[in-house]
Amino acid sequence: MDISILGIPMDLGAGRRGVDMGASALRNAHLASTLRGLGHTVTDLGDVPVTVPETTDKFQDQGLVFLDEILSACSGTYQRLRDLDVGTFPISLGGDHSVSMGTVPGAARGRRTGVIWVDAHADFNTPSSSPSGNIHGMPVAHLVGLGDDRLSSIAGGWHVRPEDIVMIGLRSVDQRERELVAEAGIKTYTMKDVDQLGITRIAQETLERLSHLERLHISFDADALDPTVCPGVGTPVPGGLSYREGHLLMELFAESGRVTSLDIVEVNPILDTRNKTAEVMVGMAASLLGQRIL
Ligand code: EXY
Ligand code: MN
Ligand code: MN
Ligand code: MN
Repeated sequence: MDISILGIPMDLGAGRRGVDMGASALRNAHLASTLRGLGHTVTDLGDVPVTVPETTDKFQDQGLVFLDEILSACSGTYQRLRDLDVGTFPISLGGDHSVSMGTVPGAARGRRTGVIWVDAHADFNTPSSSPSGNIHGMPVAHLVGLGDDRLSSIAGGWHVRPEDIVMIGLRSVDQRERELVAEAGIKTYTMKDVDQLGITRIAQETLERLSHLERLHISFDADALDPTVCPGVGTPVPGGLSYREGHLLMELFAESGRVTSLDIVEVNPILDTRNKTAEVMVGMAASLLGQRIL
């Protein structure tokens, strides 16, 4: 497979500094050489330009922190990915999760694409429901066309349909956000569901629910995994996916042969221990892209 890596070194959407270094940490954890070792052709496209927060005022526009800067980085991301050959598999490295407002439509390249959101959080706040104003809590709402018009039109009129989204690993959802997710009709698997059903059944049901789609995008927030597995995240929530649950999920999605793009986001090296979180996430990418034991 032809894989292209794109970095978006941005932490403007997060409440804590540091995930702007996530892309660099993932490269240092041998992402490209690991994937080459699996037989893939890997091209690193470098980084999308992102405003350095110290060069600007922390300006809130209608409850949205760093709106203009995030719009610019997400537009740059979108444009960079949408021009890739449709057979190329993009891996986007955050960066905070607001980057996905550019990566998802960019990776889709105009095609209808299912989105599997692996995260402790639903990231479905709108500017009016958000308790923080942090845009990394809002990307999915904007991908379906809700919220702020500027953020929901990064890819023009292209949106993800709510029925084409499945969320896995949820355990921290705000009260109003929960209502918005339910109103949109998005399929969710909380950690309670993971405990009760098991990750195998959840992977099977996810693939079945999205069986009308040939192209699937996985947006993998490192905080979906338990903080003991991935300590280097800005918004850790106890009770997350185990190391093996994460790998098994990726292995089962790999078997489907339908995954066409991946985001790895919210890796925060400042809060990490010897780059453990980036190393774990590179392992997850390897499982998704065909690493086998036997
Ligand atoms: N729901 C909270 C908010 O909107 O501020 C926290 C969001 C955290 C989002 C993270 C990284 O996935
Ligand atoms: Mn997230
Ligand atoms: Mn999260
Ligand atoms: Mn719209």
